Amino acid sequence: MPIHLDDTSHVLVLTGAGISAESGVPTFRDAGGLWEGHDVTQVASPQGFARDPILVWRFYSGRRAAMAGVVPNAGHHALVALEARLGDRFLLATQNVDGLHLAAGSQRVLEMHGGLMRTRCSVCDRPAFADTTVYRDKVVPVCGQCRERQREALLRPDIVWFGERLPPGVLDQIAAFITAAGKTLVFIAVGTSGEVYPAAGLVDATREVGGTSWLVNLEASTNASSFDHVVLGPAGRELPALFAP
Ligand code: BJW
Repeated sequence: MPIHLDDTSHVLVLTGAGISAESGVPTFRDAGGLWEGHDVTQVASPQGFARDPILVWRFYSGRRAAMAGVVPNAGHHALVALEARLGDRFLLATQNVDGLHLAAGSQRVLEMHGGLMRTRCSVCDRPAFADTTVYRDKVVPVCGQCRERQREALLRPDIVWFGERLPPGVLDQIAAFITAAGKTLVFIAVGTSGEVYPAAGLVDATREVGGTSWLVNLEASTNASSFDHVVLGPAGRELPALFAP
């Protein structure tokens, strides 16, 4: 049954790896997921990068290569259509780094955990830049800007690793949307295991302002009991049905 939305409703959508699963992008924690065979602290932490940057770049290079030919699916497109209905009363916060929401045409998107196809310096504050390079053969790229200043600095993927801050302003923008919406807030979490904070805490923030929460996931996630409504099923099938006008 569709979610009831009226002219005052504000919709905050949080997406996780599950929404991209039907596009062929592996999730993190499911069987066959991205971390099977990898210790997460080795590939997704600043300490892991300091210890073995070749391993980390091999992991992210493999994921870059795997994005070739990957396209958004019905779940991504349903969110584009919902945004077209709601305009500024819509905000999409994604934990995904695959860029598929932007590829689908979503505009009001906040990438909470960075972007796979961007690279930045691990030392200086030059802006992250678009980079689809697949680094192979034990290559770890270095920062040209730092080299000009006689400093050695490694480039790194523009990904938010464990223990790192989210990109500047992202949490503030989400908090401002939630506060402005108050009781008119409809929060929808899609395809996420609810294991990683601060994203996993958004359902609690929704309750605090009197909003309503929905979970759309293949299975009951870690924090499923915190949601008002739980819809179990693939996002590509459930989202178009939930947003039918
Ligand atoms: C489908 C489907 C289909 C499948 N349809 N569904 C509070 C309490 C405890 C700990 C913390 C806390 N606050 C912060 C922390 C620490 C930490 C954290 O959360 N740790 C937990 C593990 C306990 N958080 C952080 O460190 C964050 N930073 C931070 O808070 O900084 C504060 C700070 C302040 C001041 C100074 C410094 C710091 C940063 C978190 C960054 C997470 N990054 C990662 C790795 C990125 C690397 C990469 O991409 O390689 O992001 S972790 C990884 O998990 C990735 C994901 O975005 C994230 C979430 O995973 P997601 O999307 O939920 O995927 P899965 O696989 O877990 O789940 C998929 C789901 O989809 C499943 O349920 C399936 O069933 C479902 N599904 N097919 C619908 N077709």
